[in-house]
Amino acid sequence: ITTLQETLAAQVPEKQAKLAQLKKEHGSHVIGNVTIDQCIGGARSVKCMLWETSNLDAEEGIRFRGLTIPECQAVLPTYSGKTGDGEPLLESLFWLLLTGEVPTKEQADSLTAELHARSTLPAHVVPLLNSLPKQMHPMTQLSIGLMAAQTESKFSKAYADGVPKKEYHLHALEDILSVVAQLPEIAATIYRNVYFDGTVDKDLSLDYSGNFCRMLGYDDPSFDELMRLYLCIHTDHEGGNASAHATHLVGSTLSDPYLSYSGGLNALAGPLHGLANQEVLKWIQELKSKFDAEGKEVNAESITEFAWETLKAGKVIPGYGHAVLRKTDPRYTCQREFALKHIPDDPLFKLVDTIYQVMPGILKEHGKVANPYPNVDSHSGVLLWHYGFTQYQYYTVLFGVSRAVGALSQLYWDRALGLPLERPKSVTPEWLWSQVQK
Ligand code: CMX
Repeated sequence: ITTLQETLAAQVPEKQAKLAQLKKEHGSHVIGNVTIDQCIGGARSVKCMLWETSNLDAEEGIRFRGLTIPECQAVLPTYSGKTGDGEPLLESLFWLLLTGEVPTKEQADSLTAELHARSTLPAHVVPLLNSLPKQMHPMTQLSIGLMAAQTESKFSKAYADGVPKKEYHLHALEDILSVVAQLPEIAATIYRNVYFDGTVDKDLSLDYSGNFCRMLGYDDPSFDELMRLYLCIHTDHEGGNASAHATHLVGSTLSDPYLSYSGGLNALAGPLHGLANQEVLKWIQELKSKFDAEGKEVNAESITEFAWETLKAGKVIPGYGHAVLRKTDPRYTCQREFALKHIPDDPLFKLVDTIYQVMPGILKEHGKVANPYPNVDSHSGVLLWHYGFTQYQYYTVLFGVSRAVGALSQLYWDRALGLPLERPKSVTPEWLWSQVQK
């Protein structure tokens, strides 16, 4: 079989040449302009970043290397080996994101073996994690754990040894594969430490997601399937989201992939981004306990009442809205389909579904929100909860394990294409005023 490294090596020269041609022949071509609104407003829609691995359409949602989520589910290798039978292997999506090609089952399996072989943590990482206070947020612990594993970075060693620029991507790939390989044990150690007795049991006969489930302490094959779906859909969401952008930005200084992705994790830990998945479960639990205490039924009417209370208190409805999307997130839809297939009678799923019926209308009436529809975080928690994974403070860590695959696949291409230090221009308010008073 053609290995991942061989597949990439064959692509790099042509990609480099094409980009050089684009720059040389069309470098001064204008692709947009920037308004004062965009300058003040978080650079929404400003086109100023190159991203290979995925693209987000406001109406349609994400495409991974041109494929929608249902298309990925139809063509990527699964655990059983029968395409379309179950959720794609995370390894097969990782291959797709890195290379733009759909791997064979053998190729996906070879990546599983490579990741397992790289999964051993440096000896100091677990003792360090064990020493952290249990009340420290799991995302803080994840970032610390990954930073601690940076001692093994091949990229930073190669840079210190003075390797030429054209070889950076080879050393970056070493680290990228190792970061993805090592994150599950760091994440599982945190979970087992914070909520259980700290023991982590591996099963390297399984795929990446299955082994991760065993390390977390779950052995239901249906939960393995959920984990495959979960890890696949959270990988990548084009380049502008905070975790991917932070990884790309930090990496542009030639910080190695461990340091770069720790930056991404710290961005993911914010409530307007990845932390929203824990906030959704917290919101639902608060809603339930309020109406249980009042002896009221949780239904469309009481959900509406609670939603207005949240909005009138000046808070956001977690799991709704998006900076780019203007329709229901297909990552929401595929999780809903998973629930309809595997857990249709789950009471919490029914509640999430009722929220979905009423919330867009409430947010439209509220009148501020550009997108009144649910995003990925609105559904993920309820699925985990069904399988007994109720520690919602931890949920963003799962997102963090997954996002590494997308953000770091792009980081490989950042180095292979020789993308420069990122350094946009900031302007002062006085300068903005001078532009309109001319
Ligand atoms: N509930 C209440 N108000 C909301 C809202 C929501 N779910 N979504 C947006 N708004 C508000 C904004 O706070 C903003 O108010 P101000 O003008 O007072 O500042 C206004 O509506 C306009 O915002 P927008 O253009 O619709 O949205 P943004 O691009 O600024 O922000 C996002 C996008 C995701 C941060 C926002 O929708 C939000 O806070 N959602 C809730 C948190 C969430 O689910 N985040 C997860 C996103 C997916 C992910 O990254 O994981």
